[in-house]
Amino acid sequence: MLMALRYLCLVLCLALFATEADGCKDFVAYRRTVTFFQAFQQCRLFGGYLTFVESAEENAQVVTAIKAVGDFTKEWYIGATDLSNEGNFLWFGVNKKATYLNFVQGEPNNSGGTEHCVVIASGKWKDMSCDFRAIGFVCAHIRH
Ligand SMILES: [Ca+2]
Repeated sequence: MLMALRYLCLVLCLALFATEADGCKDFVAYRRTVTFFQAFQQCRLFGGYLTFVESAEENAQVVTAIKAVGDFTKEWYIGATDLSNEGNFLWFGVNKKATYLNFVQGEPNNSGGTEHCVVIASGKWKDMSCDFRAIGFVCAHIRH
């Protein structure tokens, strides 16, 4: 039975996430007022990563996860930052270059030269100060 379930999961992983080398991602939103690095640390404590978002489909799944616990029009942290290299965003939790980007028009604007961490609000991204206290954050839990 267990083997059958594992096989089913594997088949689903292959079928639905054929291009996702890291396995199946589950997106879970947590409603807690935190800074970027607090959010990063909390996701690690929960066994996941501050989420990385690599397609429009995943972005939609992140929005769905947020809607399940709170107001999706407010700012929620996702895992991108350009703290180490201005203008080049990195998925901090998994140390991967961000290739898919979904910033709202006019962002990222690095307002005041101090905005290096990314939030999602109403499905679109903005750069904010990493000390900004977001309403919550989204973790990605990887199933292999
Ligand atoms: Ca900004």
